[in-house]
Amino acid sequence: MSRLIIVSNRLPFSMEENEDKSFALRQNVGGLATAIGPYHKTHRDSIWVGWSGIDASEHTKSEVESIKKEFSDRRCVPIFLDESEVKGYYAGFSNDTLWPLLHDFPHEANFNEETFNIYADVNEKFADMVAPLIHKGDTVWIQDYHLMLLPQMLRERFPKASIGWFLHVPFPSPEIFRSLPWSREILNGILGADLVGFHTVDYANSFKASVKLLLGKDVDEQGHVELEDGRRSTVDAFPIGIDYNLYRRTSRSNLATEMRRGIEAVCGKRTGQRYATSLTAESNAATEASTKEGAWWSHYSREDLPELTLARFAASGSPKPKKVIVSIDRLDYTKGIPERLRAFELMLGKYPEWIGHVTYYLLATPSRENVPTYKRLKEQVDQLVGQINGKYSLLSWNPIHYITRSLPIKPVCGIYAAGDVALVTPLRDGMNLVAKEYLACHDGRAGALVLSDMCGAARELDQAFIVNPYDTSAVCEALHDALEISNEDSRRRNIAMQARLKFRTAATWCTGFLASLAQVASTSLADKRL
Ligand code: GDG
Repeated sequence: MSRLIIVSNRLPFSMEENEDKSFALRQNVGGLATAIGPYHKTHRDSIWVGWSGIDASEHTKSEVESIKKEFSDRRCVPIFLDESEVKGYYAGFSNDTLWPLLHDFPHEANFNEETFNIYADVNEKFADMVAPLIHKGDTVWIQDYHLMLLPQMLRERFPKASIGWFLHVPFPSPEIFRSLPWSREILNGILGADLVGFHTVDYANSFKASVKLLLGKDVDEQGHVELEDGRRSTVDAFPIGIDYNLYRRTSRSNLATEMRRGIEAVCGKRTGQRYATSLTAESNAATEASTKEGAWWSHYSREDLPELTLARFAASGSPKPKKVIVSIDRLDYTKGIPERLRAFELMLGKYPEWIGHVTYYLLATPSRENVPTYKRLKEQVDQLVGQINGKYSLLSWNPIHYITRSLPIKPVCGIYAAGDVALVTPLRDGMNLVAKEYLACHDGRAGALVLSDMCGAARELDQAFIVNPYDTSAVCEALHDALEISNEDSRRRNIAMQARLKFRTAATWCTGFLASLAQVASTSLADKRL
């Protein structure tokens, strides 16, 4: 029986040590795990190879054996990396060099020969681990930027194997990519695959242009690159989808519904709730102050005025309904969280009738916490949220609910479902699944999506409020439009996007890529046998 061997940096689960030194497997969040996890779970002919998240040198032999067993029960093969490998390969070359460069942040990219060498060594370690698993007729599907040298390393050992590689993040223009001192090694590494996949035609074109510029190889109309060893590699676009029904269904589960109702109550959307009462009390106090003899403001110093103005808007002063804005991201500088917060702040200043009426639920899941840039970003977001809440909060209303933990999928879907507006404004993003998941959780319902033009999803979701995430006033205006749109118009805008998402799912993405791989690999082999 031929099998599928998925290879990625992380497995869909990580082994984490509890305080009592016992271990527990936790499901990883993030785009890749969300997209391929369900395929792996339901296809018994697949094996998944990746980093365990554990340093084996810190554990006894029997502990390592029991960890391996836990993974193997889930058809996962763990790779163990030591501290220096994690530092050089993962935190270093992958996340401090490739990640910023591929996302058009060349000024954030550190070029360091030592980390590149460790990256190459770890790719070789993956090759050593994968090689014994490959049997005749198997397919190897390598994922993402952590493993760009691996396709060629495996190709040298298995000239006829069927190997695919997919990049989950953008591929930059050749002018940016060429600044990487090892750009040619990386391109040659990738071209070891029979099929090279990207989320969009634009990224595929950037890759082809880099192959032409840096390797001097032509790529024909069909995306074929002829290689020195007589093989052919094919470059194409495969936009990733989501498990639409899973998100639709989960958003209607009891727990997600409870969560949505809780958020609506806290935000004052549901009457008769404790919070709504206290908000009214606060508003009444402001109104009372305002109806004293003479103009209400004449009794207060200039410094008091902004506070009272805010409180008055929270009372009957504003005709606005209560609304909820949501966003869900890994805490990553490419996701544009500070820029988005500034746009939200601008909106409250420019349209104060929304003060006390709109609440922003910002879920920022911890990510790469040991990388200094990410630590600085966390501090920056903490500070901005504090600043905005400090500036605009009423006694019983905060503009921003800020959550910095990872949540299970049901509460996540509850948050999506509660959002009248989703604010998805990455500065650069390969695809962005959050935008798609939000629409699935609003199947048949209103829900306005404000979406960055700088992500792959914008190429498909053209009925969203598309914005340049760097343009604070444009995001502010789009957010305002999204808050103002009628339910009917919102539903109408979503219909075509939802129909597409239902049809192009994570499962069809997996099968589509694998079918193309089977086809191009057989052609490449046939050519070689001639
Ligand atoms: C990479 C590319 C591309 C987030 N927090 C929680 C949670 N999530 C889930 C979301 C979504 C996923 O993580 C994030 O996916 P994105 O696509 O938005 O972003 P990346 O993680 O950067 O993914 C990206 C993707 O790969 C796939 O190719 O789209 O461009 O950068 O599914 O729901 N899930 C749970 N709890 C959380 O706290 N359960």
